Amino acid sequence: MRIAEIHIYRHDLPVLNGPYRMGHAEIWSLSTTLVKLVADNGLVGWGETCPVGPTYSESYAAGAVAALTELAPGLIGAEVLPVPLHRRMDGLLNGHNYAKAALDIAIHDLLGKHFGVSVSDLLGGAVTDLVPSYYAIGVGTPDDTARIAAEKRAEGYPRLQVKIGGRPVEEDIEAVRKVWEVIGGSGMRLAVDGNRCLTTRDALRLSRECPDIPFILEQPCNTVEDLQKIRPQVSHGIYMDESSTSLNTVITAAGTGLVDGFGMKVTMIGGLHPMRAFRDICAARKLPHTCDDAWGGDIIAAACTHIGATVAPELLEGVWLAAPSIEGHYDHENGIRIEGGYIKRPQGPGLGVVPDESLFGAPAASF
Ligand code: 0XW
Ligand code: MG
Repeated sequence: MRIAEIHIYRHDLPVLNGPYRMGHAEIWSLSTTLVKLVADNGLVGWGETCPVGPTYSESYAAGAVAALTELAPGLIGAEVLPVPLHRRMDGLLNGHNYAKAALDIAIHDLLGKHFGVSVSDLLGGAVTDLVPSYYAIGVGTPDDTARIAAEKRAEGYPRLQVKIGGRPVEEDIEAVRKVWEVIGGSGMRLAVDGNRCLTTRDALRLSRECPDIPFILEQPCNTVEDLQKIRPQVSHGIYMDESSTSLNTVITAAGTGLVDGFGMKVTMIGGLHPMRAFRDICAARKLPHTCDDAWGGDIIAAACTHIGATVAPELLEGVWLAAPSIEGHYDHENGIRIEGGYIKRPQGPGLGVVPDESLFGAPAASF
């Protein structure tokens, strides 16, 4: 089976009850990029990539379209298999994992449909049909954050992520304390995500002033060097998120004991094929991790759920989806939903979701 056609679409995803606030950005609407691959046997596969604005990581929506436009002509006629696809993509364009990920997801969808198996089977096999999610609360006042935390605990989410940063650290510490007052003892796990925004000074202070709260500190500071600096001084576990941009970074972070786990995104690492290697590296070192993406609709949500379903349950910190912040679904029947804090693994071949492509309008580019 070979790639016969590639179509690239852009689609707007306004943030429901926006904005979504992180330390460095306020997000009202996002532009997602979808890829439709048509194989020479007529089968169709879908991929998606949706950077959460232009400052979250080294990626942005127009960059995804540009990189895909650069790659696509060189991929016509390519075999629909992940190893040759990644080698060919790397021979056409250096870096730009987040764009390559959309093509990687689409060939997994195609392959699954071709063999009549789900993407989780292609990735080694699902160990569950009910995948835990977690809820991310954007930066907000300590009282609002605690109120939402109580709601999400009541809904059944097994884990919570509270975003901090971009303001005096005293307010971050107050928010974390108030959240723990409402979820402490409930069994709900807590991550405090700085999204790269804290100085090492403030990260150290947060850890020192909350020794009694068992949160993990997710990507508190901007650089690997910052994480190395605070690592020996904090008592909280540290997870890497935005800095883990490739398998290479992951191997170093895991192998040197720099971190205790990862917040990982399918598109950040380049797609489901590298995500599978990431999962296995983490398993070898018993490092817990999430299977997320930055944002995106049903296609990316299905990809995250499938890989999440294959992770050893004791190492899976959850699959984060943008679904609660998005109106509607691409697949009206089988769109990916979070119910009671858990996600049902999509059934059906490939990703198990089939988008209504009339939602996306005419392609931005076709090859
Ligand atoms: C909660 N997330 C997985 C989604 C947002 O886009 C950012 C992110 C994170 O953990 O940084
Ligand atoms: Mg994060």
